Amino acid sequence: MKTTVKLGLTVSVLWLASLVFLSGTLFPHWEEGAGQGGEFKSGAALELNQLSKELHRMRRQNDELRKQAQQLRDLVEFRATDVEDNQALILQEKLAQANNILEKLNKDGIQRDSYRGDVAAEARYSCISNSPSVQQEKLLRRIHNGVVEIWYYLKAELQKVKMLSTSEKVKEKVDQMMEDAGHQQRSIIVDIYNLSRVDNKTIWRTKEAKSLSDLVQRRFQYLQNPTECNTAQKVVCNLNKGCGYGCQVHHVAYCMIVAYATQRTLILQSHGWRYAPEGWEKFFLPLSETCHDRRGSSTARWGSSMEKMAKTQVIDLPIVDGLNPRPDFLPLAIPEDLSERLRKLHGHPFVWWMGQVLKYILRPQPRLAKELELAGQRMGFQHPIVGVHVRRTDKVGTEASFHGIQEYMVHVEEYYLTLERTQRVQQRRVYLATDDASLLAEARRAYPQYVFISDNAISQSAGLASRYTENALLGVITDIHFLALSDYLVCTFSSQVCRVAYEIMQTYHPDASTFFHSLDDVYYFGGQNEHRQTALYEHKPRSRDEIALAPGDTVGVAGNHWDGYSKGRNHRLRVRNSGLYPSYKVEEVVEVAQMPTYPEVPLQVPSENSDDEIKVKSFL
Ligand SMILES: Nc1nc2c(ncn2[C@@H]2O[C@H](COP(=O)(O)OP(=O)(O)O)[C@@H](O)[C@H]2O)c(=O)[nH]1
Ligand SMILES: [Mg+2]
Repeated sequence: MKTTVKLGLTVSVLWLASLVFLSGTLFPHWEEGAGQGGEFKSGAALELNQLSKELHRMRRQNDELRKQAQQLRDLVEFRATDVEDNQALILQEKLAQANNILEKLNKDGIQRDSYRGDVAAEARYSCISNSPSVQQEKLLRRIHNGVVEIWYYLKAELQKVKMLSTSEKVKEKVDQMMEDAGHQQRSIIVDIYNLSRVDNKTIWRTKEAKSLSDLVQRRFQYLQNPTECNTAQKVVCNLNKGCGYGCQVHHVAYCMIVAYATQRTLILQSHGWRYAPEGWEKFFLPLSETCHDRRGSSTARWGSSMEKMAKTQVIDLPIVDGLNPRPDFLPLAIPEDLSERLRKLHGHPFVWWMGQVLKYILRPQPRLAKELELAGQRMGFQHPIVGVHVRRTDKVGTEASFHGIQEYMVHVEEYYLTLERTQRVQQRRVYLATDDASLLAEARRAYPQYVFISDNAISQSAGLASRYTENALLGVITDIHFLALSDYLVCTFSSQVCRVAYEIMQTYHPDASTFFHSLDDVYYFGGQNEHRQTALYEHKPRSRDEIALAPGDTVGVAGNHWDGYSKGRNHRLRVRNSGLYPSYKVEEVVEVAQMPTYPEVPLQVPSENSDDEIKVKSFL
C-alpha cells in the first residue's frame, strides 16, 4: 500500500477519533445521570428535558462517528497484514497509542459529582474541565457576598423600623416585606450557585482542589520524613499549652506552619498531655515515621537573630503570641507559590491552607477512624445536615456572650429554605455539638420539626468536671468531626472548636468558605497578623460611629456586625480612623508570604487522577 494512502487513512482515523472524543466530551452519557437528581423545580426540569433531547440526538451522531472510525481502523489493519509493510505496522502502533491517549483523556475528564439534587450535577459526566478566569471567580464571590450583606442590612434595618413604630399595620407590613425579600434573596443565592457551576466548572474545581491538596500533603510527608534524623533541621513544639483542645490543635498547626516555612522537621512533644497523658499518638498518627528525636548538634529558642537561627539545628518554639521576631509567614498568610491557584479556587485561601495543615496533623489512628465511623452509624448521621455548635459553660461571660438556641436556629432555617429551592428535603437534620448537656432536650422540645443528632453523653463529658480526660477528648474529636462533615455550620467563631471544624470542612469540598454563619466573630486565627481588607468604594461617614473610606484604603478589620456593617481601622486616616463602614464596600486582602517551594516534591504524580476524594456534595 502506498505510504501516502496509508497516511491519509491514518489521519482520517485520528481525525474521526478526535471527533468521537470531543463529541463524548461535549455531549456526555446523559441517560445515566438523568433521574438521579430527580428533584428539580419545574422550570429547570423543562430546560433539562430539552437539553436531554438534544443530547440524545448528539449521542446518535457520536455513535455514528464511532462506527465510521472503526471501519477506517479495520481498513488500516487489513492493508497492514495484506502487504506486510513495516511502515503500516508502525502506523498501526501509532494509532493504538493515539487511542490510548484519547482513552486516558476521556477518563481524566470524567469525574463524578456525587451531590444528589444539585443542579450542577447536570454536568456530572461532562468532560470539559474549563478553568474559569480568576476575575470571573472573584466577581462571583463578590456578588454572593453582596447579596448576603444586603440581606443582613435589610433585615436589621427593617427590624429597627418595626421597633420604632407603634402601628400594628406598619409592623405587619414590615414582616411581609422581610418575608418577600427573604424569598428574593434566596432565589438570587440559588442563581449565583447555578451560575458558578455552568460550563462544568465543578469538574475543574474538584480536580484543582485535589491536585493542590495532594501536592501540599506530599510536601508535608517529605518535610516530616527526613532520611537522616540526626542531622535534620528541626523545630520543637510542646503540646502543653494551657488551653482547650481546639486551642491546642491550633498551637500544633502554627508549629507545622513554622516547620513548613522554615523547611525544618516538626518534633511534637506531647507526653503528659492534659487530655491524654500518653500523648498525641494515642489518637493521631505520629507526625513522622522517621524522626522523633529532638536532639541535635545545636539548640536555640526562637528569637535569636535570623542568621543565628539559620545556623542552629534545633529551634524551640514558644506559643504563637510569644513569637518574636514575627515572620510574615504567620497566619493569615498563604504560601506564595500556591497563591495564584488558591485565589482562583477558594473564597478564603488561608482557611484552605489551615485545613490542609489539619488534614496532615490530625490523621487518625486506625482505632480512632473506626470509632468515628461507628459513632456516625450509632447516631444516624445523614445528609443533608446542618452542624450547630453551642459553646457555653466557662466561655459565657468571659470570652463570649450567651446565645439562645433560637438564635442559631434562625440560620439553620434559612439554610434549609434555600436548599429546598433546589431539592426536596425529607427531613431537616441538625448535628448538635455542645458542652451544655441540658441543651439537647430543650432544642428537641422547641423544634419538633427538626431531627437533632447528638450524643448527650459527649456533652456531659465536656463539662468542666470531666473535660480533661481521654473520654472527653474522644467526645470533642467526634463532635468536631461531624460538625466538619455537615453541609453548613452555625456557631460562634469566638470558639476554637467551631473554627477547627470550619477549617477541616474545607478539606471535603473545593471551596466551603461560605458554608457557615457565625453569631459573633469573623473567622480568625488566634495570634494572627493583622486581618486586612481593601476598600472598593468610597464611604462618607453619616455619624460619629462611622469611618471614611476611599477606594484602595487598607482597613484592619475588627469584626462584622452581621447587620450590613463591619468595624475596623482605616490605616490612611490619622483621626477618627476606627469605626463602622458598610461591609460590602471592602474586599479581603489575601496575605501571601514567600515559603520554600519544595522542588524535590513533584507537582503531580500519575496516580492523582484515580481516586476522587474531594467531593462536591454540599450546597451554598
Ligand atoms: N465534646 C465537646 N466538647 C466541647 C464542646 N465545646 C467545648 N468543648 C470542650 O471545651 C474545650 C474548649 O476548648 P478551646 O479549644 O479552648 O475552645 P473555645 O474555648 O471554645 O475557644 C474543648 O476543647 C472541649 O474540651 C462541644 O461542643 N463538644
Ligand atoms: Mg478556650
